[in-house]
Amino acid sequence: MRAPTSRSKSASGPGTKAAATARAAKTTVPKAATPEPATAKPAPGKPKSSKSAAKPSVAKPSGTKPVASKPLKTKPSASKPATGPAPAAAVLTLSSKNYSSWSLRGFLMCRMAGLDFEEAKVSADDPDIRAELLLQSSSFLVPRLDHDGMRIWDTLAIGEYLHERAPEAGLLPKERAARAHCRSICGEMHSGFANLRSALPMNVKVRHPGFKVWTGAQADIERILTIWRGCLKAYGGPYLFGAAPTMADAMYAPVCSRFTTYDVELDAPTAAYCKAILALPAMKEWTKAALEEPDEMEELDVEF
Ligand SMILES: N[C@@H](CCC(=O)N[C@@H](CS)C(=O)NCC(=O)O)C(=O)O
Repeated sequence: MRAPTSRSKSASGPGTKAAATARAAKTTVPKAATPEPATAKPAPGKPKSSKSAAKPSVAKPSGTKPVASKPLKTKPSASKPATGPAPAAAVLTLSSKNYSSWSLRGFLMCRMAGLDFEEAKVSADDPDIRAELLLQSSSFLVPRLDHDGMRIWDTLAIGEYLHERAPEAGLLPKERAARAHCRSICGEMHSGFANLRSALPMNVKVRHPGFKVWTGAQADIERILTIWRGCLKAYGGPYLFGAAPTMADAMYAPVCSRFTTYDVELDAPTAAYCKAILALPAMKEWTKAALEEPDEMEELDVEF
């Protein structure tokens, strides 16, 4: 069954169906496929053909290697050397780099803040790991930051903590009105856009050309694009609050990834914004790791 068109009135509950439909149709492309497709659309407003909608694909880097999916007690990332410098004072606990949009936000914020941190990865598909996560994080959720004997969970709290610790890093804009604006749109992302999150779950590896977006999710998309256009106009881009990325860009970065995955039509300024976000070194680092994750954690496909 195909997802309804954007004209459908149904705004509640269709997201998982749409995502499931899209998943059912996806195919794998050769391993040499580029991980970073263009986001700009040549003909805004033009209906997408059902022909193109039937050709989703999976983007993978060459040399993708399987990683054990079971032994995931919280552990430092595999790249940690056995010997060498003293361990970092900060540990960021996160989950899948392909599916976990909140983990991505926390990761980008830590990178923007210049924090020296190690990653601890948990796999939310394993009941033992979920139980362990419950012990470690009051909210049961990731990302979580352990730093200087403190434990901070919830992405906005992590961002605010990082800003307090290093305001010069610019996670929040210097000027008060811009700072208030930034906090407002971060809050809007944090508490809203449920239809978008449900209908277009983050999935870095997959491409769904011509994806049909449900009405409720389309309203979320339009609100997000309005936010972006307003910021880009007011602060001059290329990031939401001007020349350097802020917490707001970290909050909306998974949306850029989703817009790429689901082939969302963008105008020139918003396409350029997505391109700028996807080109951030930290975003490229994340994307590369996501593409190297084990394939197909089906139960996570619609949850993030
Ligand atoms: N409001 C939380 C949301 C975090 C969240 O939903 N994290 C997801 C991963 S993207 C999670 O930990 N899910 C755990 C689970 O489903 O068991 C935040 O801002 O950090």
